[in-house]
Amino acid sequence: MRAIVAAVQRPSVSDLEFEASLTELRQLAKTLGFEVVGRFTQKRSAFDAAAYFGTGKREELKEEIRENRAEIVLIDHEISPSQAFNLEKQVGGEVMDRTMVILEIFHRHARSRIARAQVEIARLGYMAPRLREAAKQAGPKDRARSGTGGRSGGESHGELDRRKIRDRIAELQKELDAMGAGRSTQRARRQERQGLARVALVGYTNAGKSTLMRALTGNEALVADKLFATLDTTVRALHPESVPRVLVSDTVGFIKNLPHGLVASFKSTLDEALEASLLAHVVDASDPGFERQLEVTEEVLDEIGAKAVPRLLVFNKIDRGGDEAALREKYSGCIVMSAKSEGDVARLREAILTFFERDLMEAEIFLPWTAQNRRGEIFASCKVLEERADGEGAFLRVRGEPQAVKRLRDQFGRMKDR
Ligand SMILES: Nc1nc2c(ncn2[C@@H]2O[C@H](COP(=O)(O)OP(=O)(O)OP(=O)(O)O)[C@@H](O)[C@H]2O)c(=O)[nH]1
Ligand SMILES: [Mg+2]
Repeated sequence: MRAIVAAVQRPSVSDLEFEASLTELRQLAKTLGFEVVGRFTQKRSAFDAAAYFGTGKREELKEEIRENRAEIVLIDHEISPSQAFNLEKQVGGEVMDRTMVILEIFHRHARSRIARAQVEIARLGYMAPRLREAAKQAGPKDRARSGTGGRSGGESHGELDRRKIRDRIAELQKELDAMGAGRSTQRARRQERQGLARVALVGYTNAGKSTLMRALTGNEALVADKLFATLDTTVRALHPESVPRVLVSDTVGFIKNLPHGLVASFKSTLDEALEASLLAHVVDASDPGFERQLEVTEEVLDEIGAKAVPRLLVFNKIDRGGDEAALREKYSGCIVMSAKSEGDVARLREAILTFFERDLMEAEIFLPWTAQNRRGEIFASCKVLEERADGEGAFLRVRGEPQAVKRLRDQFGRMKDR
């Protein structure tokens, strides 16, 4: 599919920001498999209320489409259903706005049932007002057609489609609720993890989170030079294993102007990650727009209630570009690295471990001989430093995350703190 990326630049938007956004739209288009054959921009004090571009510009765009044999125009903003409709009518090509592009990518990449249902709800929510617009534009003709179509109660196509959408959303919501019920097992699993040290890799899409996940855990996370390659959260242990044992989760990437309907699905995907005690915020240092990406990520993290979780700022892809000295100066305590360097990955690993070791706690736990079958639980959540025994059972001196140690203490009564 041959596409043209197009946008109106308002006075409040700097050239740098405008270009970065258009480049990102190109990247999004590429992810959808489009071939970008042109770009089309206009400086304007505001978007045209009727059709986004001004009257004269629409003529130019029509010409541009014809010359480039483009089939679709991608608009770098979310536009209203009527703007899209009018623009389409006048330029003679399909029009897709930024929101639709992102929704489409999420739709294609969603794998788990939960992710698929959530994305479909978001898409339907986006489609509904657009169908309403189409029905309005089709007007009486639509009504007449439906009158002979044997449809009940003289409903128009539009009304019928809208009702179908409402029903479908309700159905999906029910499915989601049912899946939520099946989550009690998940919750139990989470509780097991509660005492464990957990770090979540978060950051703008394409920053290199999955690559780092793979490097840190030796597992095959899906890595691709695509936007939103990862849509579900995966959790793996740091490999080789460490004390404390650290779980790493890879998460969905962030993006500016995340479609509203996706925020909910986004949040639930991230929920598990947000239980982490440390967020490794991965930033592509080689991207000229990295500062904006960093801000967007922080904004979304705030929005979904992760403001208070400690951060480790990780500037990645330094092998491709970026000013290491400037980054260190500006962001104290940050890590500057390349996922391609084993030494750098080892340093990241150390930084993560240092965070978790900082507040490890020691305690002695008493395990009666009658409860020896529960030894595994202790060994799984803490490091056992020392063991001695008497007639009644074993005394284990352990070191681990405070939460884990406290939990063990609650479960295995008699113990002495140091
Ligand atoms: N040169 C270079 N490329 C890197 C580095 N880290 C990751 N990449 C590449 O960047 C691209 C994106 O990497 P991913 O790990 O898929 O990025 P992500 O953050 O998981 O992206 P999403 O899942 O889409 O949010 C891939 O082509 C990686 O090979 C790095 O340190 N240096
Ligand atoms: Mg990824």
